[in-house]
Amino acid sequence: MSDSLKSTELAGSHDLRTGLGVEDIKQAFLDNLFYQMNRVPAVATKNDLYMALAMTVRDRVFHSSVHTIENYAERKPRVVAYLSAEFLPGPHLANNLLSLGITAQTRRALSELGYDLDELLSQEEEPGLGNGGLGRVASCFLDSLASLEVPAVGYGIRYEFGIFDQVIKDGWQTEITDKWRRFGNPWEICRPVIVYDVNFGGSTETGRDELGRYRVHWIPDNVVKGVAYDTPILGYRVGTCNMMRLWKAEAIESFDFAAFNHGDYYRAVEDKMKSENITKVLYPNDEPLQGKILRLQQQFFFVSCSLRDMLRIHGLFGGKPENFHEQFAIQLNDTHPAIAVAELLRLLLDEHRLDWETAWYVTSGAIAYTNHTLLPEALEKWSLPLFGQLLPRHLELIYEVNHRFLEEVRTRFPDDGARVRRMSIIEESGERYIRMAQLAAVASQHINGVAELHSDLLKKTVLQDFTQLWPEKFCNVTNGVTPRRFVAMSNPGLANLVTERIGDGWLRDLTELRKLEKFADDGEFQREWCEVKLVAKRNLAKLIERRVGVRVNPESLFDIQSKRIHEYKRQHLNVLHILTLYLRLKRDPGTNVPARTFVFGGKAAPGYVMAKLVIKLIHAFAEVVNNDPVVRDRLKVVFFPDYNVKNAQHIFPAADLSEQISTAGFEASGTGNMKFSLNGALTIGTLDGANVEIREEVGTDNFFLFGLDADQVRDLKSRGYRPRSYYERNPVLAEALDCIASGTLARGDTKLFHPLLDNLLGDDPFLLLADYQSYVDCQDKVSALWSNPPAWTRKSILNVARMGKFSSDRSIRQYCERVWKVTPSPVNVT
Ligand code: NBG
Repeated sequence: MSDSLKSTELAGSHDLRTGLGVEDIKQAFLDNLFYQMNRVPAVATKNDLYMALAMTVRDRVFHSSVHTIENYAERKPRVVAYLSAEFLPGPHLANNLLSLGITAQTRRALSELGYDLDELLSQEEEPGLGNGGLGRVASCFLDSLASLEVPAVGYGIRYEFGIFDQVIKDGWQTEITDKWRRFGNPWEICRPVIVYDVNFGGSTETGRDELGRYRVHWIPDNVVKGVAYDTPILGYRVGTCNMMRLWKAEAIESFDFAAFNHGDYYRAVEDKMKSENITKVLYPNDEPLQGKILRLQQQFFFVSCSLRDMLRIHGLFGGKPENFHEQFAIQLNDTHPAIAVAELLRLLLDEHRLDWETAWYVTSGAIAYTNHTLLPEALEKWSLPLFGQLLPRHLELIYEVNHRFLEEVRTRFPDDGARVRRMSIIEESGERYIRMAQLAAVASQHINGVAELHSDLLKKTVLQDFTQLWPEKFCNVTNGVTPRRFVAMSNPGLANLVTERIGDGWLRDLTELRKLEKFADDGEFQREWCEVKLVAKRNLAKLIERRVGVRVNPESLFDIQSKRIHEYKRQHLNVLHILTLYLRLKRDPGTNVPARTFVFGGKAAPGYVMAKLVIKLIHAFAEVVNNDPVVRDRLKVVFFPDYNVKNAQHIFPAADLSEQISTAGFEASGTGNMKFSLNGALTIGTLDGANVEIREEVGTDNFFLFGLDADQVRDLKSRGYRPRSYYERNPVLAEALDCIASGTLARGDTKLFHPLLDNLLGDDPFLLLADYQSYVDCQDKVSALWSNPPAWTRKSILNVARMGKFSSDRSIRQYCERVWKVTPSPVNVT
């Protein structure tokens, strides 16, 4: 590719900071190595080289960023503020190279200096500031917003420790703190002047202001400073460079001087540490939040800083508080930032002195809410006393909002006390709680789910009463993923092949992939397609050997399930299938089972015992299978440790089969399902989340469907589900479960996996046993198709060709139209 560079790309404009030619990049790189890292090549470490390159690219990105800010200041366009407690941006360098369009030039520049671009790229540590899909979706959305030239800011938290690193010891997950900034982070700039004091605790006082109006004054007992750190988010081949602004907590004074002067040095330092604790660590999901006051502090902290930042910008643009909702469209990414409702009200009422009606009008006009889960345990609620202690003023405001809201409910539905209780923001049964989904729903103009099925279920279950009250508020925006990172960057082989045939328009308009359909039966194209896949599989095989020490055959079917480990996602159902194949082969080694490599990846919440046991089960089973001479070259089981964005970029391109096997009704959308299919994997899946829509798009013939649907799941449960009856009636299933019980997989330990088995045979809340046979039958169809390569490849091509809908660009366009009413503001970079 680098040989085809044009002369302008080779020479460039000779500008050290902005030039995009090979010579410019070479010069700038050496310059940064010398002046920023203070190194000459002879003694530079890999990190020095990475930093110098990152700074070189950063200069070019900043160039766009400055122009973007100028454009916004001049045009004052409506801006999206995406509030999210989590972002998972992944490594920045390669993405910025792609957005700038200088990957080839940079590769050439480095190789002329004797360095390898890929090696430097692999140096980068990613900011793991999220748990999984929710944070990654937020980052895909920032990418699409910038690429579509829509003014936007992503507001969040700059955790010192992001999601833990997963290390496997003796088959068990152990957690290591993630020190993502230990070698420096060239992508962020600290803005020490963009700071806000955030109050906590204390009490409120009432009084009259100079005009005699009733006013409330909050007297906090603790104040923490929020400092802004900005990371540029450059759009793909456009001038727009938005920012992700993350807040770090600091003490308002380095020392508490009063305490210090009294000689209480340690208390002074302790207070400082307490303040900084607020942004210390990301909370893993899938664990009960009860009593985790620090988490509520985090939420309020980042929300307060963000809202005040928006009000400041609005003021700079010449806006008035009563028009705030015209300037900003605020999106709540799940309920984590839902306290924004009360905080915006408070700022408008107490600090900007609007009256209640206006303040409420502005607040509800600005805010919209996306729900990302129906799992009851994930619906956030805060114990009322705890909430009141930390945010006394907000509690008062919530009482008032609730009072007015319930009046409306009573008027609409007279004599329906049960409904009023269900809808109340305050849960009154037993201990009292503030329910954050209710709070978000009351204030939001728009409420959306993240896939058709999920949005429907949301209306029928969790927010049913709200749907009856305000049907017009509800809409669906199916998730999407960015094809820049998840195809162009992660799978250059596929990207090049596609571009050769249909041009590169698909990077901006993913529906252009449809043009590939006509090549689905083309023998030459099929051959190239398979070659691309094989190269990606060889790469993954190398990584597996390096990280796990297991050799896998790249020619075998790569069957992959990578995502958080959770019972509803049913990694253990996958294990039951592999175990079934294993037992088949043991019984009859001659039986026809095409060679498969099963790859698992994903983290379990540190306190989620069952999920951790599933990880152990996979390892224990892998040890048996991988060392059994009878199956040795036919089945391989691998657990790829420390699943994160960076690792995922090697995994998606290499999959032949994507496992999307959650119990129907439980996975809100899924986005890994999209990334796999977009990289040519066929999906085996249930009718859950976005699987439903993927199947509709790629065609029912090109999707392996199994299992109960969401209605059947509900019916079966309401009829009284008895998992043991499946065990009693199905000898093959019984053999697999008995095998686990026998201790064969646990070096003879018969107790180790008992909790899992008891759970499955006892109540099996995620219906593994009910779906088992249908899953195994469907997997047999997968094997049959795999034995017919042209037929398989044809379906793989059709899958990719028909995935256009699942670009996050489409999601963002729909948010812009349906929810935010925001339009692009193109930026010219000169
Ligand atoms: C997750 C869902 C996924 C979905 C992502 C992004 C939470 C609370 N929800 O199914 O489980 O794809 O959100 O919308 O993390």
